[in-house]
Amino acid sequence: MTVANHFELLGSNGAARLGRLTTPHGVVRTPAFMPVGTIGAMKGLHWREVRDAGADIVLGNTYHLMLRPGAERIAALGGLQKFTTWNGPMLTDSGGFQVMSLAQLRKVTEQGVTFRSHIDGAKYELTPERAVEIQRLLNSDIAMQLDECVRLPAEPVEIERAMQLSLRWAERSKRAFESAPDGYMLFGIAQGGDVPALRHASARGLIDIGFHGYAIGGLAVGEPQEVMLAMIEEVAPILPTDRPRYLMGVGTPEDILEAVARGVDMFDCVMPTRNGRHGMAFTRHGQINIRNARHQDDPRPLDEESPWPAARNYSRAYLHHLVRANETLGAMLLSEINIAYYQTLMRGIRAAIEAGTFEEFRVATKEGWAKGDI
Ligand code: PRF
Repeated sequence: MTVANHFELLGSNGAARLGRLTTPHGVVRTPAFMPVGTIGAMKGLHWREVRDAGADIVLGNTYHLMLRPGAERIAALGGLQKFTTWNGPMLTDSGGFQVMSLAQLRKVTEQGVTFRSHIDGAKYELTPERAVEIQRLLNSDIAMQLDECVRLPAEPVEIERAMQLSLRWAERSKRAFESAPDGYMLFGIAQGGDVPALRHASARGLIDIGFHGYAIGGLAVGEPQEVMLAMIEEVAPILPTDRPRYLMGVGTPEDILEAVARGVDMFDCVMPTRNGRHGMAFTRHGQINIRNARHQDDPRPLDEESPWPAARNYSRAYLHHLVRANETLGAMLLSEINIAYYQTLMRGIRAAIEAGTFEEFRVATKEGWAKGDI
């Protein structure tokens, strides 16, 4: 069966692509970075700030939301967009990956995964069908199939087992999604670890089933960056050019730049907010650890040329003080500064692809990071 297409490829520059993804809750300009609002909140930020920073779409998590406050409750309250007031495009991850990293007593079978909640120990089952049902209840614009992600390094037989299981779950997810209204999307997730032949088989299997978009999962899970980039180079050329490609859980600004250069359109990562809470700032000059004593007398802002006011207006000395004193405001300011930096990077990437100068942009941006804090 053919799957409706909501992605428009507007242009390309080398392998880098410029696109437009239309969801029931609005348009997403790609390449896009999705800030992670795991539990229905962007840690440290107001939704208004997420929007003002330039994010078109945010990510939520099936695993966390099914445990608390519960998918049926969110559905009764009008869906995740209304519940949170975000009201824009939302993608939800399917839960398998979070079960593997957070839940207790987890067990994977052909049927799905059973586990106990990390909050109260209650027992749950997540099947491909239930993962789709929950994401429909949440009113997610883009649902992800349930998959099994293997951490690296791992034995090829183990990687193959999880990849084949994920393919069978992909088929069941697709069937479960067939009754979703027009405009809502389901993405398949390619697995296959660091084995090129398994990556090819996974991508081809997903394309045969047919999805609105294709994610590359199972990367940034312990392998070196060059292996991650090599796997993207194996998978991206196989994927249909008229569908969005999403690299899950990635990454640093450099990972994103390099993945865009290899044809990836969408990203998500907790790094800007999580690192922000730990005193790390992402800037044009690279990462700055504001906890470091050398900032305590520095009246300069993090980046006087940033389009984001907080990066221009607060001194490094004040940010240093807030973080050292464990003030909530320190975590909030660094989180918003980092989200804004990621969105500024994505804006720059899109403008460069449109202008046909992506390679120059890539080199200049990396030079800025390498120059370090000045
Ligand atoms: N699968 C799912 N979510 C994910 C991943 C995956 O492989 C990753 C791996 N980087 C992050 N989030 N469903």
